[in-house]
Amino acid sequence: MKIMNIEKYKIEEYNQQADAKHTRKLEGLVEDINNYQEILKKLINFQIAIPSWALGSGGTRFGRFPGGGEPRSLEEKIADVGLLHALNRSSGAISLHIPWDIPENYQEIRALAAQYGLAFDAMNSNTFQDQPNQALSYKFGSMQHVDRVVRKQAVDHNIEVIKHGIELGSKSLTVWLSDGSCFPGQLNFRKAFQRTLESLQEVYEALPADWKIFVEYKAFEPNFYSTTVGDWGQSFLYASKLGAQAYTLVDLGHHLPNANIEQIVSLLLMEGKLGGFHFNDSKYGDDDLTAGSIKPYQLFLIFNELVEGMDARQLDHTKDLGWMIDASHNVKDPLEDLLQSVEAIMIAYAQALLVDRTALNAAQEENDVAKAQEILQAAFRTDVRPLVAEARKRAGGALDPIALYRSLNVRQELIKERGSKTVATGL
Ligand code: LRH
Ligand code: MN
Repeated sequence: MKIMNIEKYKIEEYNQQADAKHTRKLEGLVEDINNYQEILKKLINFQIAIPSWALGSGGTRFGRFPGGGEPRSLEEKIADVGLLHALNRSSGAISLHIPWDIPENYQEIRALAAQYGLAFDAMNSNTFQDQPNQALSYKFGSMQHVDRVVRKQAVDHNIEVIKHGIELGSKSLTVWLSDGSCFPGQLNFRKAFQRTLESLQEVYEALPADWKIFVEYKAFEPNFYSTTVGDWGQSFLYASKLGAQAYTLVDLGHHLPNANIEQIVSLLLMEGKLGGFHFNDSKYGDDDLTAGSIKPYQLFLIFNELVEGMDARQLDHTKDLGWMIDASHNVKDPLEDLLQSVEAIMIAYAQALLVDRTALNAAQEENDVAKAQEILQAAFRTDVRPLVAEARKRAGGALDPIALYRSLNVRQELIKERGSKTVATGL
């Protein structure tokens, strides 16, 4: 798997030929940013977890068009994330999905991840599909199911996922339940909620003391009338009733059209119940598109609320919230798509760090609406790409990860090594 290693000298060599142009742009940008060294430190320390289930080509019920060279094993998935991290030094963790990524040998998997400088972020359980050797079906739900034996099967699976995570050094479990109903009358909402809460409580009791559980909500799909963890209010209710180690998880694609996600983020953070994110973008439903590719202003506004709210609670930007991508790649090279998502997230974070909070606060307290917008958009309209690139360079990454990825023909090398028809486990 040598090809996976992008040697440091190749990155330095590439950066040298791009450095003059980069330095010129950076100097132009930072002459008006007096705290840019502090911002650079924050950008260098900010790590985004890559989903193990998004390293192959995604698809829909209408079709899937594999791009070739996809990882055939957990080891090759870790190597692919290692490659991303070598290029941008901001992808220092992988988030596993069970049973798609069951580690056969924990020591080997930990050692391989460490070789690439990767940690194991949140573990993800799966009670939205029936596995070949599964006794009872989740067709009518898992933790909400009318049959307590099915609920127990779902609880046992989540406890098993925690066990895998403990062996790998993960510190959190994300539970996304597809449970719900497709037709009025199909479900008793109150019983579904209580059965789900009881089941989550059994999982909660199995959590090690230093672990978190993230309750991920979603408005619809695969159920199209009701979802038992359907919005931030329901997730907040579960997390509040479960206890201090339970939090909500905000997947940007899981909202009804025109939801004000930045306001939801602000309030969940205020209540100390915001656990983390699944970053992606969407125009219609849970489209799982590249972060910042459709609504970059919304992504900036979300980070604006995050910086304001985290600083208000003296939270550590790098470790107090779960930063994860959850995307699916139907038409792009999965690795290029993930590099673009990380870049968009780093840009939104850098712009949010540029916001003059004292001036914004003053404008808000004076109801100077136009001034408040001017202050926000001054940050959003600042091209911070040289700052994000400088953070990458100082961390040993490439000034332009995608350009280097292409100039090294990585995808062709992967296809040569793995074949053009390989299919990665996942969505
Ligand atoms: C559900 C979801 C969830 C994952 C799955 C892969 O839409 O966002 O986070 O388990 O995608
Ligand atoms: Mn998600």
